[in-house]
Amino acid sequence: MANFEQRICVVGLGYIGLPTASLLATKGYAVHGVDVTPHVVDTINRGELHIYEPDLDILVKSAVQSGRLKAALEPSEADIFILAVPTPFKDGYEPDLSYVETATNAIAPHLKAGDLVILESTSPVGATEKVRDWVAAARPDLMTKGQDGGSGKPVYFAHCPERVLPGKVLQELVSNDRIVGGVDADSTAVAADFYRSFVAGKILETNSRTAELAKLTENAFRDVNIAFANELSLICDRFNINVWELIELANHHPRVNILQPGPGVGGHCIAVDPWFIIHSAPQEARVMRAAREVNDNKPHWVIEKVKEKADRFKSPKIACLGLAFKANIDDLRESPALEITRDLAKQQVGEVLAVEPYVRECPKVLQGLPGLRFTSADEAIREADILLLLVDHTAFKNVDRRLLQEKIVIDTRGIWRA
Ligand code: SAJ
Repeated sequence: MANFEQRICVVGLGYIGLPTASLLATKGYAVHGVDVTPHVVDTINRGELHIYEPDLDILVKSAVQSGRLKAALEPSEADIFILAVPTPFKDGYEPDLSYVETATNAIAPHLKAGDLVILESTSPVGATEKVRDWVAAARPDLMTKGQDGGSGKPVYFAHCPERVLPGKVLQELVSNDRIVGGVDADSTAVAADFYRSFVAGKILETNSRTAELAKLTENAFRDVNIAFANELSLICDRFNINVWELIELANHHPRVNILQPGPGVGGHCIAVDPWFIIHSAPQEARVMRAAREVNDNKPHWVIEKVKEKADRFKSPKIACLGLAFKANIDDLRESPALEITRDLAKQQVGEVLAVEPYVRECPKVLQGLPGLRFTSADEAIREADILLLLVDHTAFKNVDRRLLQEKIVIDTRGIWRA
C-alpha cells in the first residue's frame, strides 16, 4: 500500500537519482536529495538542472516549488533510502563499489528499525548483500529482529536496477516494468510495495542477486547483439556487400532480429555493464568478452577505412558528422564518434571538421587539436573531401543527397543508403 507519509532520502542526484527524487516528490513523498557536489545541491535547490534530460527541468522545478524536494550535502533521517551513485570500474575492469560504500556509511547513522534501503546503481552480483553487511558493521544494534526496542522489524535491503533509456527517462521511470530483489523475502515484499506506489509497469519480484544479474544481462544481451551486427559489417565489407540491405533481408525471417552496425558502442551502460559479468566469471563469459572486443575494435576499423580513402588526397579534409554516442541526444559519454574524431585529428590523417548539432561548443577533448575545426554541418559538408557519418541524427538524415555527390562518403550508420 502506498504511504505518502513516508520520507525518502535519495543519495546521488545524477541522471537517475534526480529524476527519481523529483518524480517521488511530485507524487507526494517528502524527498531529501543528497549529493556530494555543492554546485549540484545549490542548482537543484534553485529549481534548476545540472544535467540535460528532456522535460526534467519542469519536473524538478515543480518538485522544488512544492517544498517536497530539498537537496543537501548530507543524508537525514528517512523511512526509505535510495542509493543511486555511480559504480564505475577500476583498472582491469574490476567493479568499483567505493561510492556505494561511502553512501552506505553516510546513511547508516540515520537508519532505524523498519527502514528500507534500496540500491538502484548498476551493480555486480552480491553488492546489495555487501550494503547490508556494511550497515551491519556500522549499526549492529539494528540488525537483529527485536533488538530495536520492540518493533521486531529489521532494516530491509533490496536491489531495484534502473532501466531507463537516456532521452526517455521520465516516461520510462513510470512505464517500465521493474525488477525488485531483496536480500530476503520480507525485503523483497517491502520494496515491491514501495515501487508499486509510483510505477505503472509490472513489479517483478526476485532475490537481490538475480536482480543484480538481470540488469547486467539486459545490457550484455544488447552488446552481444550489436557486436553481431558490427561483425557482419566487417564481413560484408570484405565481400563488398551492403550490410544494411543484408540485415533488412535477413530480418524478414520471423525469428531473426539483427540490430544495426555502427562506429562502435558508446554510452555509460552497454559498453560498461558486461564487464561486471566478465570480471566475475571470466571462464564462462566468453561470448560477452568477444562481443566487447568486437565493439571496442570497431572505431579503429573505421579510422583505418578513412585513412585508406585519405591517402588519395594531398591534403584531405574530413567531415566527422556527429560526436554524440547515439542519435538525437547531446551525450558524449564513451562516444565512439568522439573517439574516432579525436584520433583522426591526433594522427593527422587530414584536416578534421567536427560537427555536432546538439552541442554548442567544441568538446574539451577536441579543443586545441591540430587541424581540427568545430563547425556546422553545412560548412563541413560543403568543404570536405571525405564525409564520415558517425551519428544517425535526424538532421543528417535530411541532408540534401545532391550535396553528397562527388564526395567520398563513409556512412557508418547506413542512413544515406539509396
Ligand atoms: N547501438 C548500435 N546499434 C544498435 C543499437 C545501439 O550501434 O542497433 C549503439 C548506440 O549507437 C550507442 C550504444 O549502442 O552507441 C548504446 O545505445 P542504446 O540506445 O542501445 O542504449 P543506452 O546506453 O542509451 O541505454 C541502455 C538501455 N539498455 C537496453 O536497451 C538493454 C537502457 O534501457 C538502460 O537503462 C541503459 O542502457 C542503462 O542505464 O543501463
